[in-house]
Amino acid sequence: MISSERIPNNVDLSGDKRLQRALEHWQPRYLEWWRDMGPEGFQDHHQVYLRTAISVDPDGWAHFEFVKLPDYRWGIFLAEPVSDRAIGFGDSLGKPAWQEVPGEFRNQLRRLIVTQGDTEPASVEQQRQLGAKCPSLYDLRNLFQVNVEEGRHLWAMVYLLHSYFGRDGRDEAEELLMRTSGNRDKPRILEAFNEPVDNWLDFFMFTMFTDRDGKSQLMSLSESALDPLARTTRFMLTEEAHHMFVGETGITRILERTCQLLKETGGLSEDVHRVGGIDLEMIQRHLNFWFSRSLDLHGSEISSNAASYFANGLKGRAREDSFDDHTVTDAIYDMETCDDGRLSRQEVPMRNAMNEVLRDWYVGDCQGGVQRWNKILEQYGFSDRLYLPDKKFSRGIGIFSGFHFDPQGHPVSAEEWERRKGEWLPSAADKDYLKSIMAEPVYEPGKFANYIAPPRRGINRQPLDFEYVRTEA
Ligand code: BYC
Ligand code: FE
Ligand code: FE
Repeated sequence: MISSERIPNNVDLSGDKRLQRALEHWQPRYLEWWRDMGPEGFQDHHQVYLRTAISVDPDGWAHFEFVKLPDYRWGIFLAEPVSDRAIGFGDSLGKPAWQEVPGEFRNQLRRLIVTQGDTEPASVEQQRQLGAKCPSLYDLRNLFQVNVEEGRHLWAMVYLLHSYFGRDGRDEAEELLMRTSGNRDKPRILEAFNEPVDNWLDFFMFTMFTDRDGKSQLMSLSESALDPLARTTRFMLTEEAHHMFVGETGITRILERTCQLLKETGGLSEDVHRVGGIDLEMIQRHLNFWFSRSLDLHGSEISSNAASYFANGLKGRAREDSFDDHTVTDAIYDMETCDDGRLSRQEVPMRNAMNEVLRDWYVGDCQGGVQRWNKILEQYGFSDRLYLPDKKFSRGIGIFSGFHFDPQGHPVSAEEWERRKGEWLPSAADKDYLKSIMAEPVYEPGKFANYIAPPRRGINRQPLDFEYVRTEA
């Protein structure tokens, strides 16, 4: 059962009174942030059927119960240690992993941890108004499950800041609660986390593509020489899988419903709209937007920061052990680049291309998901397919930002971009339409909004008409 400690943990918090006091001091501020910036309208009178991590073994994080959101037990969990773990890449390859932060890498590590930590509460802020537009109680519960786990991910990073970075770390932990998604004066650090997540199509695309950046970044941090960072991110990845499940199956269900409506109405987008569905072009535009924003999250193609993170053993490649060469001193990345808008190729030292290496891995992982979506279209006998836009399309970070490309990756002029961007990216009309079909939330157990099919099965073997979120009398 849930441990009686105020902050559930497997890091022997009660054995370190100073740390425990510091975290217990931060906890009320966190809760204040959660009340102000967490799910709107669902703080006081609702109980949610949630999974709470109470330990790291498979049984331990499959503990389900009804909780009021502010009473959720956000805990601190590290994956089990690997004995005699050695550094797996970079200039210190083979040396023992660090249990403490080396002075010379303190700033870089703090910065990585703060950047990671900043995204977690940001996503909760972005999603805070979705409850009032939900397509079902099943989906509402999944939204809140994602939200509380992102809150826990913030705890994971704050634990590291408090444990290993002294006064600076405590200051950063406070700052993490002061920046706000989309705020003009104090925005979140990375761009995608300042974009509004207005509706459930955005939400599913966000959890599919932006949470998947969480996966690729956490995979690369789980290779880190800093062992507590490696272990905490390893455990976070088990939760990340659920977030991507929510996104992928959410879109699958929308596609399924769209296909049904296309069959019933004669097969045109206008017909799908007439009956309140979401047409394929609109789905593709939202895919284009969240995929390209999430590509940006991997940083610049050519980055001395990335080279230095790799050399110092701070941040590796996803599945570092699947590579043969772990020092990567001579390898070259043959990169597509852009000279004043003209495409060319450039040989880049591989270490400086590490952001691109991780981005390539990410694109491959996304591709798998899109192929699974296309199976639905195939099953219904449609020849239309969803696709990932080219890496150069609509970029705000890196060598292609400032130039325009169509989704196939062909350069286009600024005029053509202006004229056609409404075909490629969500438009104001899309937003209005989605708002109109989501205006009435569906809170009746077992009922689903018209634009989305029911899921295959319920949560934790509960039936589909289970009351996943219940209102207190
Ligand atoms: N927006 O060498 P560069 C997740 C800055 S998602 C704004 O290109 P570098 C989650 C950069 O900071 C995973 N600024 O990049 C998902 C630098 O600034 P300075 C989050 C950006 O340093 C869903 C400058 O541009 N985790 O967990 O290699 C829900 C040039 O830097 C952006 C991490 O990101 C951007 N997109 O940084 C909840 C892992 N990109 O030095 C959660 C930690 C770059 O000029 N972070 N800049 O001031 C990192 O590993 C790295 O900082 C980056 C790339 C991957 C972000
Ligand atoms: Fe997260
Ligand atoms: Fe996530």
